[in-house]
Amino acid sequence: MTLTLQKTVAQVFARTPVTDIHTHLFDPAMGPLLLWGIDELLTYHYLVAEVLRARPETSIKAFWTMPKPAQADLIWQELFVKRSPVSEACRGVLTVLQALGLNANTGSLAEIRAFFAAQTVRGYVDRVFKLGGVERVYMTNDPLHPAERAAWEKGFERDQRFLAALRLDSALKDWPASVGALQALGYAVDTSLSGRTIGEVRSYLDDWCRKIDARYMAISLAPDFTYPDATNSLTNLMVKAVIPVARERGIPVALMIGVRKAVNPYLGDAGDSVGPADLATVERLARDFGDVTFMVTLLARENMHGLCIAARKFKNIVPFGCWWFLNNPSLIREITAMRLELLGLSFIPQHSDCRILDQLIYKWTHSRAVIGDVLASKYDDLAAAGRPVAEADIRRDLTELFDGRLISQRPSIS
Ligand code: FIX
Ligand code: ZN
Repeated sequence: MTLTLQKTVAQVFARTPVTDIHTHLFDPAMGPLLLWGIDELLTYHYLVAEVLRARPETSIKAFWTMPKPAQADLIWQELFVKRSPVSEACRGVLTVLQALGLNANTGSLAEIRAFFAAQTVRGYVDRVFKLGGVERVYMTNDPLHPAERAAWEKGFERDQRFLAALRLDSALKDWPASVGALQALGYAVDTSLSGRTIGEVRSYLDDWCRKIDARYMAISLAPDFTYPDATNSLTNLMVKAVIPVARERGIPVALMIGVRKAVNPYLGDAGDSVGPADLATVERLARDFGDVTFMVTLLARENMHGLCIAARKFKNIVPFGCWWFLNNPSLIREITAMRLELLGLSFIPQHSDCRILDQLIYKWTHSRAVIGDVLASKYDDLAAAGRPVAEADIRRDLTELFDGRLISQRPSIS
């Protein structure tokens, strides 16, 4: 690859702001729901799993009883001081500190903590968005989460950089576990999926999509999620409530498939694992609901090629991101090359999945480096085939890939 082309792509990409279509961040007006700072960074569930591997004699229960700063100190000592922080989650913390001009070669977090203590959340949001080259993010919004619902019901002036996505896991995934919570909100659902219940679930979806201005609805699904399946409550709720509301509102449904929840329940958020999804289910949903856009991200590496093929068969499938356990340089490289070769530019290459604001800096710095490199190699191939790209082409392509436009596409049914 010619160095100038790789450098040109990197320079253009650095100046191309991204839309981050899946995060767990919150509008700063929603208060403590938005996590930021070194103690949150270091106690990210990825690093909790890693410190318990470094110190297998540590009782997981004892770890969880430690105050968060003590957890952070332990993680810093074990993963960053006593060992080389080679994992992607460790390297991410270093990238954030470096971008903020903070010294990571220290055995004490005191100076770093003092920096964060001196920040205001609004000023720090501006700084992180600038350092990460991020224009806007999509939140993961769950009205059944009491603290989040309270913020929405109290009302706040929206920061236009934080768009909403209605998350459906708590309401639908373990039906009828959520019946009481939905009834408490005034929806006359019952445990059966009677016509009235379906209608009330659709009202819940419609009410909250409107209230938060949800730009899509999302749900994570187990590997064995199947469609059709008349006997499965979740499948019926997806088909009879979620998809019709998505169609009426003209918004996509994001299917996030392959999570095996709480395989180690003691690890909390770090306790989920992975399994291969059934691609035929995704294809049948896209086939039967051709006028609805399905944003699809799968958790198993072995599903990545099949997802590209499914997307070639159905224009209403939009693959998005290198999700969670796939969000590592070696896999981002493999997946992005596969997608460019099979889908051209008709996919959303990445989302950050950030849980902590500061992570926007590293997740996008690291992803730009790898994705830009892969794109440059494809441009090299074009030049070798007699079709060199100009800087304007590169800027146009990167904007198309990263401005989130595919979320608002409206596929025709045939
Ligand atoms: O379901 C999801 O949105 C997942 O991304 C999260 O549950 C997961 O814990 C995560 O944050 C992965 O990066
Ligand atoms: Zn997520």
